[in-house]
Amino acid sequence: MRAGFVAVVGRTNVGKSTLVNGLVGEKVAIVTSKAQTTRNVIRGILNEPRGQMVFLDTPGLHKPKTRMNQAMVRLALESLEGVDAVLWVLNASESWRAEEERLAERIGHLGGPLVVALNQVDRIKDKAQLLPLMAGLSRRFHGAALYPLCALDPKDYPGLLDLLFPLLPEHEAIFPPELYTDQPERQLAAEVVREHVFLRTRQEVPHCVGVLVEAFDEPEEEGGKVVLHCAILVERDSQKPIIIGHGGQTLKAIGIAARKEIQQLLGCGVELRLFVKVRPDWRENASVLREMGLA
Ligand SMILES: Nc1nc2c(ncn2[C@@H]2O[C@H](COP(=O)(O)OP(=O)(O)O)[C@@H](O)[C@H]2O)c(=O)[nH]1
Ligand SMILES: [Mg+2]
Repeated sequence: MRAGFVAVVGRTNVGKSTLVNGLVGEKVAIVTSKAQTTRNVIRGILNEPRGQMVFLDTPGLHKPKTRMNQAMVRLALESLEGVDAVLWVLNASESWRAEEERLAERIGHLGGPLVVALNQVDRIKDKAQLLPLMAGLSRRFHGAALYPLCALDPKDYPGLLDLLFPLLPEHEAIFPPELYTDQPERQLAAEVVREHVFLRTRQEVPHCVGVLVEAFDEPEEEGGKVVLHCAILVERDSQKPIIIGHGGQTLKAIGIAARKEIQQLLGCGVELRLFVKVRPDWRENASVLREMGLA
């Protein structure tokens, strides 16, 4: 049996979380069409008869403008160290950018086993367009496996796993086999709330939204509800009404959708209370970031 860690890295919004969720077969990380959705390093655990593969889904590389974003990029780069293999996800339908170059240098420097997933090939009509990229990568990274795929298509997963499993050391399972993530339930719940805020608000809001769990009380009796209080942090007064919506409708919709999903996740009833709070500069605030696991 094999077991080990695979860091999943790449620029923001290329499909890392989509791929990890797909491979693990559970929603480990939230996915949206917006950049910089993933903020922490999230472990997604795949259990198979041939072994256990622990994926580290990482925040995407980007140019950090706040302390929070600096922490995100640092966590992503640190995840490259001490893993058994690196799975580098590229958006093959887009051109190579500064973030790719930075990552290429770092990966080349570390020199460990590498698989490059050339993602989003469904967006490329003429697959021959992939050839220059593949030729460049194989010149630069001798021995790296290159794998074109569409992260949304489960048919592509077995081939990728066949490349990754042999890179793991022979080892017993690291986590209990029934786990698919090691995120605490309160963090999973906060992420679900954040996802529904992202999905229901306009383009300019998401990046300054953070979710803090203020209470997570287990039911006292069998069949009772989890009482969950979440603060939705924004940075400016003007952002509050965007999240609350006309007559409170947006916040209500966020609450209904999030509660449904959290109930499913926890397997019990949930009483969810959401509060919108203005906290200027929370993305620069060390104690808030620490609570979110980002400092
Ligand atoms: N067409 C297409 N879209 C994809 C593919 N992989 C991911 N996406 C979409 O790209 C967006 C970003 O995905 P996400 O997994 O959050 O990217 P991350 O920032 O790298 O984790 C989402 O809207 C996904 O549905 C793919 O292979 N093909
Ligand atoms: Mg992500």
